[in-house]
Amino acid sequence: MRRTTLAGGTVVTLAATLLAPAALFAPAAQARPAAAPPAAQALAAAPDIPVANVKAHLAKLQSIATANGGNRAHGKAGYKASIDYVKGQLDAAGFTTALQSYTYGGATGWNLIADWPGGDASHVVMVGAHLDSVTAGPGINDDGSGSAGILEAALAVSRAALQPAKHLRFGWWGTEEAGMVGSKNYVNSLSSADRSKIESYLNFDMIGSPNPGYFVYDDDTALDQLFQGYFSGLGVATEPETEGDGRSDHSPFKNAGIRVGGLFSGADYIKTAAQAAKWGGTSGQAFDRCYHASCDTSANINDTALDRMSDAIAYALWTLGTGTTTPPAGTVFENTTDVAIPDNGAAVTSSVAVTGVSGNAPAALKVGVDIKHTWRGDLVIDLVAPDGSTYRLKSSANDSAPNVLTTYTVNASAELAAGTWKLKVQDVGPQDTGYIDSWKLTF
Ligand code: DTR
Ligand code: CA
Ligand code: ZN
Ligand code: ZN
Repeated sequence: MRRTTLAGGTVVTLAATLLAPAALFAPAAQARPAAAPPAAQALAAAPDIPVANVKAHLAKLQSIATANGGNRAHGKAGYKASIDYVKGQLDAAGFTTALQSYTYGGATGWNLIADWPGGDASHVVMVGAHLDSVTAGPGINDDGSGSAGILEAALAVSRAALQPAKHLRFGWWGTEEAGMVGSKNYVNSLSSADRSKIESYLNFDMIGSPNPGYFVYDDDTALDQLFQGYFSGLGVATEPETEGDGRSDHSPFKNAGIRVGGLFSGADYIKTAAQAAKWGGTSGQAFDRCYHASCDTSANINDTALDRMSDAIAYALWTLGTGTTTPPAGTVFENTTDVAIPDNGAAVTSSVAVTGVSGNAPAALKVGVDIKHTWRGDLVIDLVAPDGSTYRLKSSANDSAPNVLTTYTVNASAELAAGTWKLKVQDVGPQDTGYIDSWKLTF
C-alpha cells in the first residue's frame, strides 16, 4: 500500500551547518492510523522447525487415509479422523481449539480453529492450510504438507511458551477442494469487527512438492518482502506466486480486505530449465506430478522444501507476532556506492537490504545522508520503505549552500524492518550537480 507521510513531528538537525533548527514539520495525517503496537516482549529469533516432526504428522495423515479408503476428503471418515488428530495435538499443547461445522453436499464439514492464549486480541496474526484431500488420494502434499507445517509451528510456539505482542491464530480448513467452502464459511461467520482484528492471514497450500519451486504470494508487498527476506537469507531464490490467485483459502480473506501472504512449492505446472538451474530438480516435469492423484502419498514430498517452508512459517509467526521488536539498537545498514544525480532530471535511488531482523522498524529510525552537491536547494530527498511507502526527508528550497550531510529521524513504526529500503534523490533545479556519496539506516 503506497502512502506519503511527512516525517511528522521531526526536528531536522543539519549536522554540517549550524542553522537554527528547522521548523518542526506539522505532523502529517497518516494514511494509516499509527496504532501504537502494544509493548512487546523482546523475542529471540524463530526456532528451527524439525522437519522430522513435520514428516511424522504426514505419516499419521497417511495412515489415516490408508485406514479410511485411501483419502481424507470432505464427507469421508478420513477427514474427520484428520481433524481429530490435529485437534488432539493442539489441545495437549495448550491451545484453545474450536471446531466449526457446516454442511456441504449433504455432508458435514469442519474447520479447526486454534488460538494461542495471550497477545493483543485486536491484533491477530493468522496462518492456515486446508486439511481435506481430494477423493482420489491421501493429499499428503496437497495439503497435508501445509497442515503439518503450521501444526509443527504451532507446537513450536507452545514449546517456546511464546508471549508475542500480537495474538496468534491457526486454521485448518475443510472442503477447500470443492471451492474453499470451509474458509469461506469461517470468514463469513466473522463479525466485521472481528475481521478487522485479523492483521494478516498467511496461507500454506502445498509446501513440500517433490520437484519443488519456491513461490511467494505477491498479494501484499510487506508480507511478500517478509518471505523474500527470509529466503534471501538462506540464499534461495524465489518467484512470485500467481498461479493460485483465487484458488485457495487466502482468497476469502483477501476478498474481505484482509492482508494475505503465503508460500507455495508448485503443483501441475512444468518446471522450466531456468527454474531447475536455480532450484535443482527436474526441468520439463511438473513440480508435483501427483497433484490430485492417488500417488500424492507420504513418498510424494521433498524434505528440503518442506523443511525450508516450515522454518519460514515459524519465522513469519515470530516476526509478525512480535510487532515491535527491531534490530538491536545501533544496528547500521549502509550503502557507500556513489550515485550521480542528473541535473534537473529524473530521480535516482540507492538501496540497502535490511535482513536478519524481525518486527517493525522503530519510531525513531535514523537516516544518515551524505550528498555532495553544489546547490542543495535543488534537492528533494525521500526515504522509500520496502512496501513502497514514501517518507519525505527534504523538499527543494531556496538554499544555495553546498552538500547535505544530515541525519534525519523518521517514524517508520508502521513498516516491517526487513526488506529493501531506498534513498530517492531528485535534482529539480537547473545548473548545479552532485551525487549520493553514501547513506545509512541506524536502528
Ligand atoms: N492446492 C491446490 C490449489 C492451488 C493450485 N495452485 C496453487 C497455487 C498456490 C496456492 C494454491 C494453489 C488445490 O487445493 O487444489
Ligand atoms: Ca528446519
Ligand atoms: Zn490445495
Ligand atoms: Zn487440491
